[in-house]
Amino acid sequence: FSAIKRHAHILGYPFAGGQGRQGPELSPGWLFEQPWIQPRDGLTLEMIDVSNPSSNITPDKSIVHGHRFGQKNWNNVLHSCQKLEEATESTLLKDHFPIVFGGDHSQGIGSINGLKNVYPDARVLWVDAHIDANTPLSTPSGNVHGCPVGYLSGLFPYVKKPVLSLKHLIYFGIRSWEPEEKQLVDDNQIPWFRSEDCLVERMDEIKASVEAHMFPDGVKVPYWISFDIDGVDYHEFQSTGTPESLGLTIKFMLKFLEVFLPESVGMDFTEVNFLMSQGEQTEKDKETIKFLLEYIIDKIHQQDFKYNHSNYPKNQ
Ligand code: EXY
Ligand code: MN
Ligand code: MN
Ligand code: MN
Repeated sequence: FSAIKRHAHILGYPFAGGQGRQGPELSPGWLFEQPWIQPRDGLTLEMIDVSNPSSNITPDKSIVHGHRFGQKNWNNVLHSCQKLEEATESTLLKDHFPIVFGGDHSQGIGSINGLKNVYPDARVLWVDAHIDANTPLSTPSGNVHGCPVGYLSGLFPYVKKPVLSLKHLIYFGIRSWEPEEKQLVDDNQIPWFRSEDCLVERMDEIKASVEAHMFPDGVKVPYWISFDIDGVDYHEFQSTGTPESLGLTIKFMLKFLEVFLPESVGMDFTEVNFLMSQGEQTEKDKETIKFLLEYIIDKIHQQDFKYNHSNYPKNQ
């Protein structure tokens, strides 16, 4: 007898080229060595190979026609994301639940493309301090981890087919953005929940308003949760590259995961960087990751799987 209803498959994505710091690339290796995450009934691990051809280095951002233009490492990001797309897609086709553990948030380009190959109309819940919707024109840093939503939703000049409609996206915890990104959120009326409104006591209200926006005709389709750990308040978690205060509480995140994981088919877990903290804080943050991942895996194991990918027209 087994109480496991659904299989969790962790895809380690040791890629940090979507930003400038060392550290995010080490997190999957750390995770895979932990005794509490070892493969067992209902849990498997897979490390994505993100080694790239060395000739595949692109220059930093440059000026084109008087505009800042370009992103750092673009070819490497796309090369590695292609592998992640394939791994995410094949995990979903087995009806397993992928937890894509990065790595920096440029991974969303790969994971959500893989998601959309299997569930073209899946909705995305983006938990982050940042909007992550920059483009080659608006990025101030050239770091692609600030751009995945821009790429996925077709805002890059050379993306012909967007995979993510801005109507199918909701933000939680955002509090840092470029003016172009905030304009995009406002113009497209993308709902966003401020940290101060993300209270456990308001979860029923939040869920109702998410559903009203995502499923106006009442027909539910699955979610993907793209969780950037910097969505959590800096005072509760410091091991991340672009920390921000005034963020979500861990207590809220647990409630959020309890409510939305049963309706989700997979998730990203990104931007963990233990080189950003010291001593006892690092140990505390490692305990937080353990606590969150064990909670997530437990919820997946209890999950009654509702969505059949073969119901989707593309897969028939
Ligand atoms: N908006 C800033 C940029 O694009 O450079 C900072 C982005 C940080 C992105 C982190 C992953 O969420
Ligand atoms: Mn992010
Ligand atoms: Mn594709
Ligand atoms: Mn972020």
